[in-house]
Amino acid sequence: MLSNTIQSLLNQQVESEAASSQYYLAMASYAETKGYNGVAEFMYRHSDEERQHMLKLVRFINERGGHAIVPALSQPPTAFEGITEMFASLLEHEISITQKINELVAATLDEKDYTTHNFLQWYVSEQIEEEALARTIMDKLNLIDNDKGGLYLFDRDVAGFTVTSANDAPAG
Ligand code: OFO
Repeated sequence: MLSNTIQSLLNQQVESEAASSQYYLAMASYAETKGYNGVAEFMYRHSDEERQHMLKLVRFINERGGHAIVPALSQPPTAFEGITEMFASLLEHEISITQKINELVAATLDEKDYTTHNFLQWYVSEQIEEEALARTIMDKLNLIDNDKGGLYLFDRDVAGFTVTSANDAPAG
């Protein structure tokens, strides 16, 4: 059985994952309207993954005798300064999510909830990989430095970037 504290923190994480999904969906839509179809593809997929992260939490809360709450969400931004700025926001966002996961993990230790602690290890690894991917992408964008030809090739390639490819690929 989940304690009230852990249940409420897990529900806050449900909201964060749902908000991440909305945020990346807004990025996908922005990129698509600007003609960056590869970036849009990447962001649509990322948005779907965040929804899966949310669902995993929802199922866990309910399986453990709690009640997962489906949250109301605020509207994400509709425009970004450019593709590089958008990915910089993604990295910043992932860093803030990692922080939230770490706080949640710390709370499970305080509450001696080792089942939830164990469950959250998946999120800990996932955050390492997502941050690595976002940093790899930022390294590439910084190299390109808004060069149009470079951005064209980046858009072509980024659709294929996944968490696994970031782990394999050298930075830059
Ligand atoms: Fe759910 O991993 Fe990103 O935010």
